[in-house]
Amino acid sequence: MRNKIVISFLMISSILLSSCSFNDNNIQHVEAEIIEEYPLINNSFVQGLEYDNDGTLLLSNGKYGDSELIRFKPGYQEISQKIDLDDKYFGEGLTVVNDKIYQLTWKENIVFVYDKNTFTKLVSHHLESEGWGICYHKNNLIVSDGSDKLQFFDNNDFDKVKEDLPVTYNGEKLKGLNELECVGDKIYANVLGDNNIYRIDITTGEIDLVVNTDKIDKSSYSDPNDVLNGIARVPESDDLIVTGKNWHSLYRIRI
Ligand SMILES: [Ca+2]
Repeated sequence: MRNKIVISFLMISSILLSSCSFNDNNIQHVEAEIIEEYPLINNSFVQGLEYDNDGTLLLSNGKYGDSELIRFKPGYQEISQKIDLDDKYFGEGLTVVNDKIYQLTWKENIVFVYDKNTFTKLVSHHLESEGWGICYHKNNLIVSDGSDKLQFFDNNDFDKVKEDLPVTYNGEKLKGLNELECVGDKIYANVLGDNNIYRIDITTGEIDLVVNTDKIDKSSYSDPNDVLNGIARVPESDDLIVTGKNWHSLYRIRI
């Protein structure tokens, strides 16, 4: 009996170790489990993704001439709300703060603020850098610009509130930070052209978790632009919804 218990323990240990491991610097590596797959709205060049608290998804689409902000329910192809951006703007990351939606533009140095319920444009803010990803944490809007740095702005006046935070992986700069999702005191981030999702400690800027997305079949996403981009935390859950540019599906993953 004792041998059986030992063997069972070893088997369970090896299963756990195979799906979760640590490297020398205590960075945890995990493989995402796919819990559910939903169709993505056709022709979505996803630059920003976030759940609203009513269970609908808000999505910012990029490309000059096609940029928009849309709302839809996961699992459905119907867009329930939409606003087109002028052709001169390339939509980027978005986030919700109370009754407002913030949407970045790529190289146009403008952050649009909308009424969440009507999609009416309320105001815009100037952003010195390029805009890639944005999320909200404790009165701060946190913005990525494709570098290794995160910028922190006050959500009311959009003034910078502190020094930029360098993001590091094993002590090295992690460049290409793209779509963001704030969850507690961590930020999940896409990195341009990378199939991992990185979790950033919001205080230190260090990566403490790397999520491998190999279980998502990406064989039909063959265009070099069709990369992983879009992370939204599922409300009242630790699961994430992830997708990519021009992908046909959204994937609910569990870490
Ligand atoms: Ca997001």
